[in-house]
Amino acid sequence: MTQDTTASHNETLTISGGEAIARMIRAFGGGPMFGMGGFQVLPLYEAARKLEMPHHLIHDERNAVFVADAYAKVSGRVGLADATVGPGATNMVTALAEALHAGSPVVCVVGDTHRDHSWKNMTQETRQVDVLRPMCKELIRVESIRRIPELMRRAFAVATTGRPGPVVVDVPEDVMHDTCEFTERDFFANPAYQGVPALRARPDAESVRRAADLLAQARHPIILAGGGVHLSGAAQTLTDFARATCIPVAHTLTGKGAIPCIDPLSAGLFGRYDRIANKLIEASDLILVVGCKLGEIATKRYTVPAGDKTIIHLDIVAEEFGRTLEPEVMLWGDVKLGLEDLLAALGDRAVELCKRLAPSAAEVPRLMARWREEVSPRLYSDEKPISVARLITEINKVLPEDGILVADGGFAAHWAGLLYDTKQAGRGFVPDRGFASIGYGLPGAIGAKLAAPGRQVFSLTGDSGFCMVLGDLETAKRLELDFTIIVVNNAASGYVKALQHLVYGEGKHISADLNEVNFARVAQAFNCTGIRVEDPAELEAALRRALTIRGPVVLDVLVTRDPAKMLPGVDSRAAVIKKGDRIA
Ligand SMILES: Cc1ncc(C[n+]2csc(CCOP(=O)(O)OP(=O)(O)O)c2C)c(N)n1
Ligand SMILES: [Mg+2]
Repeated sequence: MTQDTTASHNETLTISGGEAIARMIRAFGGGPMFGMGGFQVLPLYEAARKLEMPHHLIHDERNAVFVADAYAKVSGRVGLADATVGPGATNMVTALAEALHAGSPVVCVVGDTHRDHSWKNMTQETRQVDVLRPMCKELIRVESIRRIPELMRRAFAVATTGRPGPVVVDVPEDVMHDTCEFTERDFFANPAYQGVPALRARPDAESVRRAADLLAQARHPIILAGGGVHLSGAAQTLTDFARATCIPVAHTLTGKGAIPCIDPLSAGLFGRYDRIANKLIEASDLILVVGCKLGEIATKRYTVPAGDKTIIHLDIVAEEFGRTLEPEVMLWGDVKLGLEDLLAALGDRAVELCKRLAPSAAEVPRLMARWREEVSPRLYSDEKPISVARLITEINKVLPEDGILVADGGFAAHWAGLLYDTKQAGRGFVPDRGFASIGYGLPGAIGAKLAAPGRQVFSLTGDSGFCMVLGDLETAKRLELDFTIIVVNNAASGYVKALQHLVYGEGKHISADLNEVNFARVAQAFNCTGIRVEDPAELEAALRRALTIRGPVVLDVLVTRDPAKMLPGVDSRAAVIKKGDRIA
């Protein structure tokens, strides 16, 4: 147990509900909190000031939760956010959905109306618990100030166990502002619940044995890795498993980094957009699905893998088994322990398996090289406006091995998911694919940088997504955070424009074009560094320069305005997408 140690253990503390919450957050070793105040939550703010806890104003509560989500994704620790009653609370909804679907451990403290006056048209009152409840893993309503330590412990426990997720602690004004006598002893915390995975469980031994038997006999197995690999902190274990067995690995957008993209066994992204992975999946006879929900994008709208494959599914969330594909073996448990057990159960057979698979495994880097060769005109394109493929090629060159690339919900995530290469195992790519909202790029960069101050952070965002949130450039500057926002500036809501173009015909778009904006000048107005790049030949130098600049940098990159070229991918598949197909 960890305990707050500012006073002797028996000393009576007469403190506000807000301070009790702050002391519990401190007992859990809570990281930075972001929020926008209001009367209801003032005692929490006063406690943060008094206790010298890191708390920062943000311009939108959605962004506060996005910051918390990215912080949690990168550090594995619980992300924290707060909001005041009503609009503050409802602003959180979109980002809570991201954390819920991505399984990010987040705790949000939300102020609510005074219980002596509620339901009498109090200012900003709405049925916020009904709005927030489906958007979080659990909503805890605090009805008793005395129970704050207990309920905060529950919030951290729920956020970090099973499938992690966001917990909302809804605190009425009177509970927040009232005072109560506590002692130091009340503020204890179980350190297991500071981050994920809080607890690990092994899949049952009989299922592991059956899975190992199937793997030992497989002719063309493949591993499909999802974001659950990162939540389990299992990327190195999965990489070791793949190398020991010579089984290639394909990944989802969130699962990127489950094995380094540059590893010879990496088959890259699978699903809606891929390089070689879908073909390997088609040719496989056994699929080991690891920490992956097999959602729409990953399965190319439930067509990949085809229904005739033998599936072993390893996941901490039992209810995902069979949702999309019926597994032959269900391995219910922690990814890291499950893979370790599977390798142990294979025993010497792993060596034989690897020997047998080695020739086909050697095909993977050859296929990758051939793909790269075929698409190199796009990867190294000199065209102006700049091709997004070229932009990602330059990012691949410049971002250091342990760098982090955040990607916003527009086309940026798909382009980078497809073409960005992580160099080491682990979460080096942070897209918001839980809910795929646009507007994640900037708050995501703030959260990622705070989680990993020693790592370089680039964040790709669309111009429309950036316009949604750019007020928080002020926040990033106030915090003097070193990161670079790369605006993929196509003067359009590109996804919408490209779809309209595909479905209704050339030029038939509406409400998809944006005015030309010079985001470098916007950045300068926020006292941030702004750099505009129009020539692909200048990209590499600009990216390298950005890495050396203190404080936030906005790199405004003018990319293609041609809707046919906006579609993620480096071949002509845009043309094969048919009317009625959804592409993201
Ligand atoms: C909040 C929200 N509204 C709408 C969408 C649907 N949507 C997906 S991508 C996109 C276009 C975003 O434009 P931009 O950020 O400029 O990225 P681009 O597609 O142009 O690269 C839209 C509107 C969404 N994902 N999130
Ligand atoms: Mg755009």
